Amino acid sequence: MNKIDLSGFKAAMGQYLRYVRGKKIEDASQKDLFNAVSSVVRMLLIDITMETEDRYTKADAKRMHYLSIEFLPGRLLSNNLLNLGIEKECRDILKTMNIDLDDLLNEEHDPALGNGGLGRLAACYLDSLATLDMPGFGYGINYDYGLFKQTIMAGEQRENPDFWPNRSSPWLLARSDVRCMVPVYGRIQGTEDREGEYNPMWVDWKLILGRVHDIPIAGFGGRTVNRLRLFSAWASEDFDMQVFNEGDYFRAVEEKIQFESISKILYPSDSMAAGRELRLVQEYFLVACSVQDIIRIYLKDHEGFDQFPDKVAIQLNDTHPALTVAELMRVLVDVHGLEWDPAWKITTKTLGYTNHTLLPEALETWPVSILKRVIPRHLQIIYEINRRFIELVKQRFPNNTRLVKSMSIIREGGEQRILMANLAIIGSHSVNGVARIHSELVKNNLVPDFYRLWPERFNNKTNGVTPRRWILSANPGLSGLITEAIGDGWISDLDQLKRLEPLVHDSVFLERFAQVKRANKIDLAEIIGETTYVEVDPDSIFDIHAKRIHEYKRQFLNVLNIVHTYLKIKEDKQIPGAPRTFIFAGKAAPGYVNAKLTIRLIHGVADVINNDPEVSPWIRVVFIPDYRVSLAEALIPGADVSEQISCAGMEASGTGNMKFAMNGALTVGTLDGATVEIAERVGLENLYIFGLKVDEIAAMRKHYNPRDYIENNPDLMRVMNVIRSDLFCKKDPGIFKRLHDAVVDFGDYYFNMADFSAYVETQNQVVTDYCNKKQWAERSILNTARTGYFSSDRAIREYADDIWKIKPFP
Ligand code: GL7
Repeated sequence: MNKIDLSGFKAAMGQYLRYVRGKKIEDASQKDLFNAVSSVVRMLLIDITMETEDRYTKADAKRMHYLSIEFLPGRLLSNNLLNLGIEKECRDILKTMNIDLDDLLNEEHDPALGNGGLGRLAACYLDSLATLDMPGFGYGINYDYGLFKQTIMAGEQRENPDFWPNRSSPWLLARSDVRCMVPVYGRIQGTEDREGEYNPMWVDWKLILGRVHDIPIAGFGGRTVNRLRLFSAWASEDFDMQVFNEGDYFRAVEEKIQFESISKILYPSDSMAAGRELRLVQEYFLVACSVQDIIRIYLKDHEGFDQFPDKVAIQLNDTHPALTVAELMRVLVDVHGLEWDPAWKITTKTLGYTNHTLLPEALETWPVSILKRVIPRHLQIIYEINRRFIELVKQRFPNNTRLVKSMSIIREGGEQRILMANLAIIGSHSVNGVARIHSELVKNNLVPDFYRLWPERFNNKTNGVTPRRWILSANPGLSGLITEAIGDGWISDLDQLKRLEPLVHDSVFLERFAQVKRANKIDLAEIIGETTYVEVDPDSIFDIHAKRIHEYKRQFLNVLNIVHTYLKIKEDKQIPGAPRTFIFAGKAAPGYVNAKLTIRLIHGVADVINNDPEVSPWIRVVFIPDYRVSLAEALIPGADVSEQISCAGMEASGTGNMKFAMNGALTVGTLDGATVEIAERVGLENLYIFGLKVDEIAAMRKHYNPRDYIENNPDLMRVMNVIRSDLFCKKDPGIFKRLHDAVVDFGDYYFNMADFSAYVETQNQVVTDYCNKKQWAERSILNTARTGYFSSDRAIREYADDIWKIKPFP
């Protein structure tokens, strides 16, 4: 850890308050103080950024650029202090000024520039890149409005705008020296030159400006600070003037507003492709600004493009930035005058594509007609890429029209559409999934023909999460205990957690480990009280299901077991072996009716159960509103049980599953995503695997009839009847019938009925096992000890070695 000199800290805070805020320190609000501390930390970060940049430039380092439509960095002050290694010193300095650092940390707005797993993964990867001293940079959009804030009114989700301080945040550094120019709309004018060669010209386009803000990303140890570069859209002033001079003032203003709305808001759908033109323009805007910036940086120190793939790697985080394939080709060919073939070689050598989902509704396709209007030149380039590709397929597999059809970038039949995954695969040298089982499904189910054509392109990179945020910062109690036991090497080498294993036989350690969990549960119980007004018992089992609300994630199945337990107590007078608190958190996409109804159902069930004196001593149900990174940091350390019960084959990886296990929760899960690998590593005796497997579901899908399961299981029948009745919706009779019918009448696409009895049995086993406190603590420790593999440092090393070919520059 580099030692950072903090002797001027107090004075710098005072100067900031005086000369930026115009305040004396004694008049400063908590927010002022948060800004003051952050601005001093920001100065330290900027110093290290410059030093880091010099190091990379001197070494002529190959750089990796991570393009993502979402980044979910979470609050930054605490993370920066910890990563710079000045948290304690800073806390002490503030104490001498009668300021409590924790109060200031809570002043920070959670930047919500992402929906969930995909955006949070990107943030973990940036943390690891900086920690490993690797030249890796994020590229994203500086949305004015992040993901909506969720409030609950009478059990219903309400969405409120999240206006985060994206212009005034202390972590955003405005780069007025850098600007990107993005052409959009217009048409193609074709001309033929004397040799009869066709020369397309993109004319009459309009210009969007990309303004640049950087968020510094500090690696653990304080040696390296990389950046996350975010673009916001501005209408170019020249173009305004032109319309203005034509006398149409209102149109000028309208167009300005229209262009500036490009970076206004994050699309709030997770696992569902957004079909609107504005979203396509967002994707293109991100891609065009990024490519320009990347090439500008490259050309500062290099001439020509021969070395480009040896100095630049670009990773496409899902297909949202897949237009990079066409944009890089356009810039190389149209702007820099390269021939098609060398340009294509450079493009494919530079790009890598990560697939994050198999859900058909999440796979992006765009109507050709929209591309033609928005980016006509790119459409032309995509057609040309496709023409050459199909030529190649025909050569390799003559007379196989099925293959041509399945791999073409353009889907015919009805409205012509561009398949973004096909574009990304054809334009990249590497295609990876995000967990072993998922990568197998990508190869064998999603795009088997591409796999047959290019088996060497496909690989797996199991996701990981950063232990700095998800253990060190989120769980100080556990971190302290681990460091006391094995030293602090684990923070940047998570495999060292293995050294905790022998301590399961140490009764003192066991006792202290259990005490840490209990203290975290007490803190969590307090948050639950404040946010839901439900009192919960920290000695009950904290069973947590926190993630986006989606049918495939099966919050519904969890509710079925809760209702079943309720009926057992109420009607059968069977008391469970231990009290339990079922904790839910998660947002539903605003237009997703069944997900929003599921939130209502959870509240309806909670109302009945929590207010029933016969039942509430045994089970309680709470829904904590506004799930976000900072709430996850409070929830995860307090979990006894982690719910990872998606329908097998649907969750690409999951990352919450890793965070819970690292913090000592025992997983109740299906063999889906990375839970498969968690099970292998922690050992089947240290978690609860249940339910149908991927191949079983595939085999059953055709003939599956959920009614068979209901009719043959009186418990399930009883639960489903109660869901359909008005017990949980007395004030709005009939509203939950739709959820009932989705499984009974509409085929139960996610196999809730088939997995019900295995889930109930598993949950009962959890209660029994929890009563053996000592054994539970041992298994909990083993979860922490054996999940070092799921560090994002490991994942980033694999990406760096196998795909990006980048190195550390310590
Ligand atoms: C996701 C997957 O659903 C999730 O399983 C995975 O952990 C995450 C990161 O790889 O990516 N794909 C996706 O579209 N979203 C995800 O969270 C929104």
